[in-house]
Amino acid sequence: MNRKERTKWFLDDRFGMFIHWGLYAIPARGEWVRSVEKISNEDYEKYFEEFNPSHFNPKEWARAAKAAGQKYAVLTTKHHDGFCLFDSKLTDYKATNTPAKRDLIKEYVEAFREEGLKVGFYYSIIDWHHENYPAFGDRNHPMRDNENFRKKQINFDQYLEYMHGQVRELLTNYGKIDIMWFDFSYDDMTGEKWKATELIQMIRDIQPDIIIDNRLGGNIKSSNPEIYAGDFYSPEQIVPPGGILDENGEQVPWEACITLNDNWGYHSKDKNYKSPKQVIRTLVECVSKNGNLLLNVGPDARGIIPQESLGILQEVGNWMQRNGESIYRCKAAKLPKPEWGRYTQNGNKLYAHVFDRGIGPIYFAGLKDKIKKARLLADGSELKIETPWMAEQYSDIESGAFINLEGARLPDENDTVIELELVED
Ligand code: FHN
Repeated sequence: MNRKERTKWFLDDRFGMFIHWGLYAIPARGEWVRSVEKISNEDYEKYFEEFNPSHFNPKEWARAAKAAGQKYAVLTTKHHDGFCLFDSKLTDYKATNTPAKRDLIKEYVEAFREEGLKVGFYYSIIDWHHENYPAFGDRNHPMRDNENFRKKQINFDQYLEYMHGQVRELLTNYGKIDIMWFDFSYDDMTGEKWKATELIQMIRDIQPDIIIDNRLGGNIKSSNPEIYAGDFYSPEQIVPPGGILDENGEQVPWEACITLNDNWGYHSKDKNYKSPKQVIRTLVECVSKNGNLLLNVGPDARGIIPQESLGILQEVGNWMQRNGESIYRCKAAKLPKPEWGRYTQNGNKLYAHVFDRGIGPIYFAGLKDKIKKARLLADGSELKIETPWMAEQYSDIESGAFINLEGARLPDENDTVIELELVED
């Protein structure tokens, strides 16, 4: 399979759940707590010794994702703190050795597959726990300026053997995996520093159809990208204004990953949540620019997704239930962004996402005589295409079409979707 074939399902599905979960849920100050507070392995050990997420039920997570309209998920198998949620034979620093005594990844894979979602693994190539990972002077390591680490000798090749070995375990022991989400390269820690070519060759041998993000390094936008440059671009906390094009101006698959509050991992004090409207409109914006949205949740130390997150996902799901056809299998339309919102398109179905009601009929520049019929997507009700009186006085109406929306307010203030069936060219 080539990249286009590998990513077809991904670009059809458009919407996934990101899940950041691990020991850092206990201090509950985000997943970078070790680096920010320069916590040593020894001082972090207490969280390992107590980790026992008594309420962890991945079936509930999977049901929440499915109800939200998410078609795939990506769970942290190991974050930068080095703690493995899976039963790795290469380390004792794993969930099966904590009071949890569970292979959390095995349970996640089974539960999400049972709900019909595709499963992805996030794997941190950074490892602040491993003895052979560079510490002193590293930009991010918790021990970056700890004098005890200045002269410590490491064998980075042994770390790479460990890292590659764990990727092999993950892609061998849990059945078909759909996404491998590496995180992240920086400074000279990129590309062949990770022995990335060898790593990708091993991955492709084990799971040839898996799709991989671009964070091993290289340049996915090159006209001749490295083998490890990835299958999709992974913008973070932003929707790339113009989507992502390669050097030849061709579309590059991309997925924006975004938090619901301001933290990936659980942060008990971070109540700065986005609104359902923001999430819905961000998803629409991604699709209108040929991209995906990977929306994050950070379960707490008990294994429970915060109620605020569940509430947002539920409202997004309500909208998706009625308007999902304007997201799934859709992409950018070949029309300029309209004043009142955005377009997405799937073949001869053009979806008008009306965010701003304005007053009077909605104007569709460039679509005169091109609309066969118009329906309110949410309930299938007919909408009339008609030119208002005195329209001949307006500028630029030669190419436009008008559709009437009853009432002064939008039927759905989050996003009112009009399905336009276009006349065949
Ligand atoms: O450092 C990580 C961060 O904790 C989080 O996992 C995000 C998600 O994409 N990636 C890195 C920051 O870019």
